[in-house]
Amino acid sequence: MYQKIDEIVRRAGELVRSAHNIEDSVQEKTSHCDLVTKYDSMVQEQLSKELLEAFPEAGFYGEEGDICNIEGKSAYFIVDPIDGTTNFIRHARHSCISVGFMKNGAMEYGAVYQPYTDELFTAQRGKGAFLNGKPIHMRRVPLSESIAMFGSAIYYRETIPATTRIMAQLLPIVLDFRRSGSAALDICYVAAGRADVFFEACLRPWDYAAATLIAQEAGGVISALDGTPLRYYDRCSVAVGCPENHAELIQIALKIAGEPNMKGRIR
Ligand code: 2AM
Ligand code: CA
Repeated sequence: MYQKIDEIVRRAGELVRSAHNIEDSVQEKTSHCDLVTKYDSMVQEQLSKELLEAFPEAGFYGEEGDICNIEGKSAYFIVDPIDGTTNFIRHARHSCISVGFMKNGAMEYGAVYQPYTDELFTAQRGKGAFLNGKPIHMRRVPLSESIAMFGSAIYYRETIPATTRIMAQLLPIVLDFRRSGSAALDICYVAAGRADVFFEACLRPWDYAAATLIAQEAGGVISALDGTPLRYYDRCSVAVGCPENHAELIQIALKIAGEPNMKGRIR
């Protein structure tokens, strides 16, 4: 059944790879740092058509137009047609298509496809995580041996103090930082052992729904930055790591959340 999702996601990747004159259709969404192109909508349209043809009972929750057709549905897709849109606009070739499948309130399947490297990260709940069909596992390391990936949630200005405080605490401890511009790929990189821990102070469900299942199935721990379960219907902070470095990260984030000027900013 889920092979069908993989096929559809790979096909959407062809559309991303074949994009041209991307610069001509760039528009601002919520601000000058939150951009979108005509390809984001085209890819989402193709995905919703093909996914709903294959799974007619399912609902659809997608980034473009904030389409939320999940009322009364026990199963639905959570879709980011292009995660890493700014990279896409700049021809950085580091973006992905992210499709999560939620069933009876739990993430059941996730597929994240990097069309430029032809890498498909997948996971089904309870069945492990894979990269192009080969099992992947997270490394078990403390923060002191971790490469930390993060997103800066720059479009939510109120999260800047929390992000910079966490970075300031982590920088003297970790091996190094990476910042790629695609939360879904960052989380998959952690799942595959290319990095070790990820955080971002505010994301939307399509940015992390598929990838966090992949990380969990690769042996990781996933939560909001205050350690509470991820919310798949709302904005949410995201923390992903192995049991060891995830616990350390949450401890740091909770300490920062308790600082006087930080009230309510880490959720
Ligand atoms: P995008 O490329 O699909 O927009 C980088 O910090 C991460 O944040 C990317 O995954 C990016 O996804 C995401 N992002 C960008 N704008 C966002 C917004 N307004 N809300 C939530 N996530 C956003
Ligand atoms: Ca997107």
